[in-house]
Amino acid sequence: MSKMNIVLFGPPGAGKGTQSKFLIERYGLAHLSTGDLLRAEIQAETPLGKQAQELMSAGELVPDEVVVGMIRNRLTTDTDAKGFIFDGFPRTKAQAEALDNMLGKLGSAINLMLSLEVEEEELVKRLLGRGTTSGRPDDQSEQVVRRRIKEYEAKTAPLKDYYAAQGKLRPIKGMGTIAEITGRLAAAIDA
Ligand code: B4P
Repeated sequence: MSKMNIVLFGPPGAGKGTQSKFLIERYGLAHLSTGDLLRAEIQAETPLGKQAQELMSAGELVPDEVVVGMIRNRLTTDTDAKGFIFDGFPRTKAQAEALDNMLGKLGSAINLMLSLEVEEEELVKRLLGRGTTSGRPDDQSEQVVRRRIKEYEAKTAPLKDYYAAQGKLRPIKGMGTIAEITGRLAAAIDA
């Protein structure tokens, strides 16, 4: 059976991490979240974590070579997976090209990009809401949250064109209850 690789895409607070949990269970895919991998490095106080911490707290992206290196490690060790959900990766064109390259060497490819579409004011509300309990420094201030959304618009959103050109983009309405959105994502995958 060929592998199924999905990019779960969207602005900060769109529900990528939230929805990944349901999709990995339903489809038996391995979860690769660069945000989670970076937070683990920060927790472990590694040199990489120290470098990432400052950028993440300011709402900026960490350098491409850092996240590409982390993904490469996982792709070459999780070789038994039925496929992957990429959550929060790629975030730049360089990352998308590196991903195509790495998967190509493994005889694999991205099948679908599911893009969660959510209005900006709803994103701000969700992230500041999470900030009251998550302890995540990047969810605490409205200024940083809006900075993250700006970074997304400038550097990440253009990737929709990259995947659309390959016929892989599926925009998904990301407003509504968590269960409604899971239903829409599953329908797009099953199709
Ligand atoms: P990430 O960890 O990817 O975090 P995120 O964009 O904030 O989205 P997340 O998946 O966590 O939130 P979700 O929408 O599920 O990135 C953090 C930082 O790491 C980046 O800013 C960057 O600095 C760095 N980074 C990560 N990857 C990188 C890369 N590839 N390149 C460079 N830098 C990188 O949920 C948000 C909230 O909404 C939750 O509280 C949730 O409960 C709530 N929610 C979800 N769905 C909802 C719904 N339907 N209704 C109401 N609330 C909902």
